[in-house]
Amino acid sequence: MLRDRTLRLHYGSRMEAVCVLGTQISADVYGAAPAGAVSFSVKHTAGVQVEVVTDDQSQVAPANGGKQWPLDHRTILKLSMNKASTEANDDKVTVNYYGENGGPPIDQAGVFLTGIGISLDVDADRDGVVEKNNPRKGTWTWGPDGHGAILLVNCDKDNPFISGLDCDDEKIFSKEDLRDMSRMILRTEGPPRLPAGYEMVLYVPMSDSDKVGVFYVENPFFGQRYIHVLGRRKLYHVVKYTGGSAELEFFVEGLCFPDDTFPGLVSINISLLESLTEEIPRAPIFTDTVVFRVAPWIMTPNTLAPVNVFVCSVKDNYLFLKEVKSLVSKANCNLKVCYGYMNRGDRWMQDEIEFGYIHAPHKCFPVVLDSPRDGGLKNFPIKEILVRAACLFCEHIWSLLYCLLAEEEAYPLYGQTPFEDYRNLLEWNWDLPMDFRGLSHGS
Ligand SMILES: [Ca+2]
Ligand SMILES: [Ca+2]
Ligand SMILES: [Ca+2]
Repeated sequence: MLRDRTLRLHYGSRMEAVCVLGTQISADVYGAAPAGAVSFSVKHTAGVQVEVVTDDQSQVAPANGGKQWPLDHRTILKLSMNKASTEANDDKVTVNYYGENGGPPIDQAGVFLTGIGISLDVDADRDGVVEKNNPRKGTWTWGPDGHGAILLVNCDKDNPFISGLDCDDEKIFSKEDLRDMSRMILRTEGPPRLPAGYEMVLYVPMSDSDKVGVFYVENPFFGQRYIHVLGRRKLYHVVKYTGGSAELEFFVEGLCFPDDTFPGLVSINISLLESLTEEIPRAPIFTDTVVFRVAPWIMTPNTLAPVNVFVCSVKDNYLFLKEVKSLVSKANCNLKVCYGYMNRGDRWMQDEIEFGYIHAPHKCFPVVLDSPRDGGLKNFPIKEILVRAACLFCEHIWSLLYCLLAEEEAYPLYGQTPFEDYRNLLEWNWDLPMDFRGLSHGS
């Protein structure tokens, strides 16, 4: 977001201000004039561009101050910078005021400027790489020509020794886990230190704080440590400004799937805060915003009618089979029962069944039903259930199977309504490998 702010110049003094690259600052040239002044000129260093604007008329002010304008209450100056400062206050703008009779200036007003570049960046064009300052990073649209960054719910478990899912805590245990997260880079450019009274703050809206987690890598070269900086109870984080041309890397994870109360969009902001005096609270003079959409859980064929439903018959599930049979006949599809000689006493058709996925440009991972047994993926009724080497089911059993599995011990896919229409999302990842469109055995 660009914010146009106004500097209150005053004759006889020179103020200091920070100008964020890509933004414009207005300066009140009329209100700053001394008594008796009727015209003014503007002199400035090469790093600043100055326009003299009166109503709709705008004229570029030459750097040498060689042109004069009449003082008019409608006239303002528009200042901008396109290069970051190497030292604080290394650019300046001086306004010279002239009296009725011309001659040398009767007084001056001026401002010292520090140019700072700030850009919060994400992979808004969805090619897997975080680009620089994509102009569309703050909005999100669907489809193959759409734009906007994507976030995965970190609902797997990269560390087998923790009890919950990766997104349940505020820690990162491995680099593997980082690969599930979306990268976000804060690029800054400027003098070695921010001028006194300024600070940069990264923050999320209160409504998004339970949907997203942000980590920062501390000490990237020696003994890396991942610090949880935003999410859940942490609404803001003061960013350490390091000077020069710097890139701070953050990792972002989704905490919950979209549902009827959460459309899936989350935003993260960086603001440069300014405090003019100690009594006045700091106020943002510049804000940059990025938007992510949390990728929904997709079970591609759940819009297709089921054809066959497979179920295992074991010694204690007679009633369950009866209920399934009744349900299947209502759905007008076939029921295929795998009897004991096929399933060898195991009610689970496989140890792990992949029956959906979540996908972002940087990562795709399957959603897996992990059955209570661990048989090494050997003793399942392979000839009845699985066909072809690729282990794809050949018929559309997904919808009904999901209903059945959900009643048993499917991992809770908390938050997301089981059946939602995500045709739009499929448009942007239609080129997924075929494996993800079928039901294959787990990874
Ligand atoms: Ca990109
Ligand atoms: Ca974690
Ligand atoms: Ca993970």
